[in-house]
Amino acid sequence: MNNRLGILGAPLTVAQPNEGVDFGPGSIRYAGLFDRLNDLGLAYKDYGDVPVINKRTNGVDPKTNLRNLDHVASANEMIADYVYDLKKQGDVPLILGGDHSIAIGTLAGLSQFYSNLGVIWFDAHADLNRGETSPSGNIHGMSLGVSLGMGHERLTSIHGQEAKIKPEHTIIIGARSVDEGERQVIREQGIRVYTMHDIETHGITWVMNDALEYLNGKVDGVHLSLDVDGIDPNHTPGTGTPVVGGPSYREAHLAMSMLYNAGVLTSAEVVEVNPLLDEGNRTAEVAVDMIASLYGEKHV
Ligand code: Z70
Ligand code: MN
Ligand code: MN
Ligand code: MN
Repeated sequence: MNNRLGILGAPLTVAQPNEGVDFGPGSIRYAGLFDRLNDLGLAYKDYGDVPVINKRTNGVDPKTNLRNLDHVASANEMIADYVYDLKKQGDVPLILGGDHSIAIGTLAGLSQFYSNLGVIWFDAHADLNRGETSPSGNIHGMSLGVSLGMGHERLTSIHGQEAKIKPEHTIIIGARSVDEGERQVIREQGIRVYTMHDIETHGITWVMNDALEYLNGKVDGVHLSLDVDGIDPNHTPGTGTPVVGGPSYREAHLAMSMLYNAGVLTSAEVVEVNPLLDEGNRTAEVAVDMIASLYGEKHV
């Protein structure tokens, strides 16, 4: 493996209700991503966008309680192939979403290179639903569950039947909107969750150190899945489901630089940036700040 970043857009939008997340990759590039990587002296290659097809069917399938399953499944099969190829080149994957269902493809593609991949899921939500528990039928609220092997076979079988990650290697940070069925999965599977309560009680420094210590020695890679709605919507208003009371810009920024300093990160994705819901391009700009911090940007 070299240190070159391999950047890949995954402009999928039909696993959630709002148009505009398909412009997420472009808005992040446009917000100055390459200038910042150049300033860091980082080598990168932009692989462009996965040619996903954003087709919506009419409503939720009453049998499965899933929306647009066919399109979400075939898009994620494609994403998994592209991520696999990028990783095969030896590049460090940085995937730009797209709604959060793209993590299904990302983790499927990555899983072939790891037997114990750690996942840090930075999100206001847990994304642990399946058709049976989902209040919405939106597959972006199911992607962590699918990667753990739970959910519709069309999704869990992408790049192999087996679960792509393990619950004991999975960490959620920033959760503050969790459904009852998801709570049950967290309890039953023993997934580690740092809530807003934990961040406020102990501070983000403690949370990140504790999270890193928890993974230390158990994993052969660490993937960051950064849903921008994990950050407080004061800073990231351009996203489909903002949830008040999230970590501040500074807390999220520090979390990213601590991941850089730990030197454990092997891949990352940034999802749910929706420029059509944004004030200017603020949310993509914050996303770029987070990415820069993740790859070592210092302010002095
Ligand atoms: C809810 C559901 C969700 C993102 C919303 C919301 C899930 N738990 N995820 N926005 N990024 O519908 O499953
Ligand atoms: Mn999410
Ligand atoms: Mn979310
Ligand atoms: Mn910064």
